[in-house]
Amino acid sequence: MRTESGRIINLADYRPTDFVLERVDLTFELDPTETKCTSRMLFHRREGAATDAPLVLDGDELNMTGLLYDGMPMEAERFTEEDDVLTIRELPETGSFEITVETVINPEANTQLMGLYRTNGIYCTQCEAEGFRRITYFYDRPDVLCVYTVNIIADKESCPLLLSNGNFLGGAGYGEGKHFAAWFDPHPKPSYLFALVAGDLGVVEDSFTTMSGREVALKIYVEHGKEPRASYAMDALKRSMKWDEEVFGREYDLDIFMIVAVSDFNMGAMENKGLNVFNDKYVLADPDTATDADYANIEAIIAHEYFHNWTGNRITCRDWFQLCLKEGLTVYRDHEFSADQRSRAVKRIAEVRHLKSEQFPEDAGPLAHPVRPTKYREINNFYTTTVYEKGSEVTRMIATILGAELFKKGMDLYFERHDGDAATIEDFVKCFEDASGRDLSQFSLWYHQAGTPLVTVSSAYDQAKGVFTLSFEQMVPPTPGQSAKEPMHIPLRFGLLLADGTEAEPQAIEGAEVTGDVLHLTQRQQTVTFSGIPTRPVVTLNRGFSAPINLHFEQSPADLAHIARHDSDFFARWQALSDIALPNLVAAARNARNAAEIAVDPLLVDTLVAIAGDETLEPAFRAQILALPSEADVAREHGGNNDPDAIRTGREAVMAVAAHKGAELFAALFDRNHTKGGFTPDAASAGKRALRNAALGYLAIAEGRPDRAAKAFETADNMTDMSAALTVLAHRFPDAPETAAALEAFRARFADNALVIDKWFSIQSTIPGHGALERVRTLMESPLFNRSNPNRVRALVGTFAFANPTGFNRADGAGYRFLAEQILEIDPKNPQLAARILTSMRSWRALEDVRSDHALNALRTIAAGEKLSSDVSDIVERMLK
Ligand code: 0A1
Ligand code: ZN
Repeated sequence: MRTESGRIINLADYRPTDFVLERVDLTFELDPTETKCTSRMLFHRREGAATDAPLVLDGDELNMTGLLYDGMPMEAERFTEEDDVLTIRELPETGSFEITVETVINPEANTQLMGLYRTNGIYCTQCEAEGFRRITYFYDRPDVLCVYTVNIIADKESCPLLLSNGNFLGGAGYGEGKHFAAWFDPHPKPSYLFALVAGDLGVVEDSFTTMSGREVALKIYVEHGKEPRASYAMDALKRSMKWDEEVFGREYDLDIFMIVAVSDFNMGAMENKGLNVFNDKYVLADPDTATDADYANIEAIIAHEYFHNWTGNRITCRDWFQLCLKEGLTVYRDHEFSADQRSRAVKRIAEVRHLKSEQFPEDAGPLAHPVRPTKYREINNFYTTTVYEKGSEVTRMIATILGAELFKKGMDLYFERHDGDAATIEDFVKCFEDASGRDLSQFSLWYHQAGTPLVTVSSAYDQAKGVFTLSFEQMVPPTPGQSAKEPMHIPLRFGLLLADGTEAEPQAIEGAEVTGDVLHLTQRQQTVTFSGIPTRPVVTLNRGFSAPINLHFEQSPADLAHIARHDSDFFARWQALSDIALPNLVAAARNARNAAEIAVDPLLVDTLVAIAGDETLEPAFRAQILALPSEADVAREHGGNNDPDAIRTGREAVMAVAAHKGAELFAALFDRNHTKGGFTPDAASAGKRALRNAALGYLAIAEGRPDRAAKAFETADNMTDMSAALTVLAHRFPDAPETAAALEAFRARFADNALVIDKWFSIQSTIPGHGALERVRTLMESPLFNRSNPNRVRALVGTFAFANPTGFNRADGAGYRFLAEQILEIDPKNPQLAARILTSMRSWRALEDVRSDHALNALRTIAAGEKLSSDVSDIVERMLK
């Protein structure tokens, strides 16, 4: 394992390699504990490189058994193998030469799940970001692209299936019960996109005819017996392929596209060329075992990985600082895909909810970093919500600023200009500048300045002159390593609503550039006047969340309620309701902490109930309205000195008022939105279930009894309804006999389905209150708990730390001490998993003093751990800085 190295990689130090890698031929002789890998690489010295420059290749914990130069053993004095680096000297000034590296790998012992590992008898690789160097010495960096031939030799019986990237060349027997297969990938690629899979798996097959009429074979490999559960993933894949042709003009480029689902995987999925490897959580679904959220995730992640074929694979990143070039753009593309497949407004609300609950806290805490960072210690720790989700928002803003047509022109130019390249963010932005003629240099600060901008707004209306004025002030908060910030280019979609339900059309707007419905803020302070406004308008700002900012605008609850009921933009309606709710929830939390009485603005409850009952609105939208800002949202709004217990008490009080006020309506919604008779995962049916289950949540409060949820659990005919009912039972009535019975029935029914048992663990680990920790400890003793499966560890330990604010943040600090203990135990086996779970403490400084002291001690305990991985030490040190 790479232990703490402390070495910092700087963007400014980037330089190309001294040698050009022309091609590589890899041969794997697979064995559970002694896999032999032979890598033959053809190099030549790069023009302009020093004539005595050595060849320096990366490794990580390698066991090298042979090194050849043009087929002959390399003289010992010409190479050194030190600190995971292979250095070869005295190489020719001109002409090609061949280096062969032989290594022996132990896939069975690879618990980090990076490089070549074995999971449930399946050989599988994960090479992004720096896993290939755990297979062989290599130029393991994204700007070294070459063609790969891969030969795989393995036992025929246990590994009937031998897969790698590209197109299948052929295969045959190989004596002694073995066989081999050869693959060739004609598209030059960096090593992080290499993949190999071998084992015995079932397959679902289909095909897709591309826009130019080529037939592509589609194959999804899953464990035997699980084939029927891969049909939705296949459907999502075909829809993704079609959509990318129609919307981005992108056609698939190999004869075959394969997906393999494995149960031990550190992340969601991986876009290896032609051979995507997936966490099986994002492939397998059927109505009995998957929720609507699971279906939506599968659709999004299948699309995401497929879209990488162009944004990531055909055009890759020059270095890992450019990660957002592929990730931000690909998330933007998968968001647009899902919006087109489902309700655009509801999708946008869900995206923004996620952005605010995950990315905003990251941007406001010790782990904040720019979308395009300039330094890192451990690249694994930069697969963050800032790179992915904020990176996507930055791409969305380019589309907003340029408009659909010029954005498309810029994308087309990007594909044309950079196909086959390892590109940078500057290359990307330049394409939009060239396509539109617009200067995006100020806009580019979004890539370079960390922190969520705060925009403060005030308004004035002069009735006599018919002039409406908005005064803006923007501020980007200081973040680690960046104390002073420049003003940003912030595109705000807006509207001026009039009392009669129409929108004002100003005669003139001064003080800011306005294109269509987009107002461009570019200065620290800016005053914008709108003339020809007949009556006082209600301004709706940042429609569609056109910019990822915090907006402080003291609008009256009545104005917000007007927006919530009447805006043409449904995202803005949701945002307005949440803007009415948040101050109520923050005040309730304060009062709870001071043991004062909690009051709720009746307008909040009335608006909430009115929207929930408005049958002209989509059920999915009404469900989003009913899901009040979360405890984490309230903590963020509260801004510091947070007491999670008080936040929960306050929020519960507000919910109780809504629950009683709307009880009758909720009962009707619960009955009316029952999707009886055959589950279909489409967005409309999912929306009805979401509304019904939101109503059930309120009814449990209003009725104070578990009967309704218990009955809903017993009669549920799909996993969405079943897990929703079980959650209500467990979270609202943890000690009721009905809950114990339901949990046991659920466990017994699904004991052999790992993905459903993950839900069983998560539902219990998120039961609010101080007893959660003991429950989690007890669950860890369950025979169903499995420390070596990342999904299971995330389901129990991760969910507890990330999603149980009152359980985890116990005032006595026991939750933090537990986490420290777990991190130190997970780290030696799987550092990536440990580091990721540790980020659950990223907002520790915003806690009230008693808790933050305990959190600090727990972090110090982790930092003092022996032989910490570079992953964990990087995170813990940044958190302590
Ligand atoms: N590129 C993948 C994410 C990914 C990154 C690192 C991994 O290694 C453990 C795995 C996957 C994506 O964006 O889907
Ligand atoms: Zn990705």
